[in-house]
Amino acid sequence: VWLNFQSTCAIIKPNAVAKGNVGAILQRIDDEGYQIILKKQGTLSQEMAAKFYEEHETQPFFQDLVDFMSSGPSVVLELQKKNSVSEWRKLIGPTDPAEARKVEINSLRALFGDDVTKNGFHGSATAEDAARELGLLLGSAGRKLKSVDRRYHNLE
Ligand code: DGI
Repeated sequence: VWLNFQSTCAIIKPNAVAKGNVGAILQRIDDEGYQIILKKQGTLSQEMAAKFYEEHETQPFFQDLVDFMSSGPSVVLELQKKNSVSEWRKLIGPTDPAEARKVEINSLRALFGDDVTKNGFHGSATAEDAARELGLLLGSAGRKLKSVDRRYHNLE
């Protein structure tokens, strides 16, 4: 039953959580046909945020990004849907919410993003990234990590 579906790692970032929008966002996720496989709310440590965004380590915005991501609770989600990796990124919109508002006013970053750092949402760029991110953020229980991995290897 999972085999035609793909998992992605989504994060409702601290600014969107702080504004009290989690209920509306989860409703939108449901309306858009995603199944929530795992959901965890909590504040990322600086170390975890840095590890999560390690590819951006040399960017000038890296420290701001890590500070923001560890500034308060996020909601980390494993979402499943057909082509969820690309579909979720389309639903959240471009990195910069100002740009997102030009492209699609109903995208999640257009609706709930504040600026390019506090942009409200994460979505994995590729299925390989999704597997790494889901393992890192939601894989603390071995059984869950195994089932995430198995679903990945059975894709398409
Ligand atoms: O995959 P995205 O989250 O859309 O974008 P990304 O992987 O290029 O960057 C990761 C996060 O880093 C992004 O969600 C917000 C932050 N970021 C990216 N580019 C910039 C940035 N923050 C600032 N302040 N300025 C940037 O140019």
